[in-house]
Amino acid sequence: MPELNAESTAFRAALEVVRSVEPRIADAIAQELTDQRESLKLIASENYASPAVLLAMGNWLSDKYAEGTIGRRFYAGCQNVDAVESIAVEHAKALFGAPYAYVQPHSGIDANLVAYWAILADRVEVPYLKKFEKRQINDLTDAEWAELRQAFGNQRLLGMSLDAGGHLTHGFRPNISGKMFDQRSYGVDMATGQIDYAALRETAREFKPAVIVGGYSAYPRKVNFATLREIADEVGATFMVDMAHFAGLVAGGVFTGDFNPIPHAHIVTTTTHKSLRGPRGGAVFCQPELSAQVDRGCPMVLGGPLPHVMAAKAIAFAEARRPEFSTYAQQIVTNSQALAEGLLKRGVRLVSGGTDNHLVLIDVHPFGITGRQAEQALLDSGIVTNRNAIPQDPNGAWYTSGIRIGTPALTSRGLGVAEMDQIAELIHNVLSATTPAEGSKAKFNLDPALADRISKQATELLAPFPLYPSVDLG
Ligand code: DSN
Repeated sequence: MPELNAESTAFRAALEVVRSVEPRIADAIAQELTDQRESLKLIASENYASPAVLLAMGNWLSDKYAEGTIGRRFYAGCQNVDAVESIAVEHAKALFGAPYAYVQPHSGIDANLVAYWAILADRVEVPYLKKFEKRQINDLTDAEWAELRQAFGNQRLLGMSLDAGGHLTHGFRPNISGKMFDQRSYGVDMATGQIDYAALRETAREFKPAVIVGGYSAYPRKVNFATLREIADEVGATFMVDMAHFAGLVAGGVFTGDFNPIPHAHIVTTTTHKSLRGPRGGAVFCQPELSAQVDRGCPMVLGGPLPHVMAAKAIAFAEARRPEFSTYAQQIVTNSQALAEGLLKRGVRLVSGGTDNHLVLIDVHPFGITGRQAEQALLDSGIVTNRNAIPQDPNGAWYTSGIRIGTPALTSRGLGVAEMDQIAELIHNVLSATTPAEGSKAKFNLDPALADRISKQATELLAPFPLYPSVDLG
């Protein structure tokens, strides 16, 4: 019997220990690997973290409470968490060239909340404390506190509209950000599908927001952050960027100059698990003047930090500092553009006519189906995507008219330009063969034999690119 490598030994042993308590959980964990290995994953926000990232999360660091910040905790005995968090911060700052990094947020939503409250503290709380000549909010009288609370609620935010590709956390009512801020949206030029910077400037001048948010989760183009900063400065707004989707492209040096948010924004938030390929989690980067406010994130809006996840973030940031990560990041975009070209040449309509980043947004309206029908038809054919609204979507945010596809995950598996063209062919074949069921925006007709054939083709296409090739669960 050949000797097992370290990764296989580690994961096998971990599963055995888990199995001894609850076998069904061990089965689900093992099955998830099988399912991921077999599926053509085109979800733009997902990826595959390295075995080192995964293993850094499964240990006793998880047991430690460490509210507060490095060297200033509300609990004793945090020396190892301090070490872990400091290393993660060191790698994060070096990776992005950022003056300050905060690696505690548990997710992108959490990172955005930390950023919003840092901005509100800086723009509202600090001036009010000065005006009332008080050191901290606990010193305020009830009347002063009421006035400050009202001021918190009177701030305005300008972010990208949901149907143009913005995120729910950019001030939309169902999300807490929409309950905190008076929000207005900017969108895209319907002729080009790209941000209309002149219209955005006009809206900013008229609305006078306290915060302008750049960034997106379903916009297939680059954003000129230098221009957005110029507009923010003109109207006196704080400029925040949510780079959750494209952090890997920033880290890998694909987005540079005007398209790199770090030097232009006052504050930048991210997730760590999308194109960055780390553990699930978030982070905040900021200019030094906001750092003290960002550090208040826990316990203000975050529960206790997750030291095991910060350890995994440190590993992911260290991995992304290696030269091969730049090659990977560039390949994500090369693949995305190849996928776009493959779809375009088969007559598929893409929002904005193409892509500059890791994602492609298909308008499925010409196929006579909704995004919901397309998503399920593709899934039945072994292709995992997600439906998404497109600009001015007649089908709303639930049924939608779009399919969002992204290349970070398949690029991690090693697929390249040739495979992207084959995938475009499979997607086109499924969408062309799908018809809506009478009177339904969800149900559809698709020949099961065709779905089965495409599914087999998808599996064959993945065969030369094994996922986690170093992991053999036996
Ligand atoms: N879930 C993320 C995405 O898919 O874009 C955003 O929250």
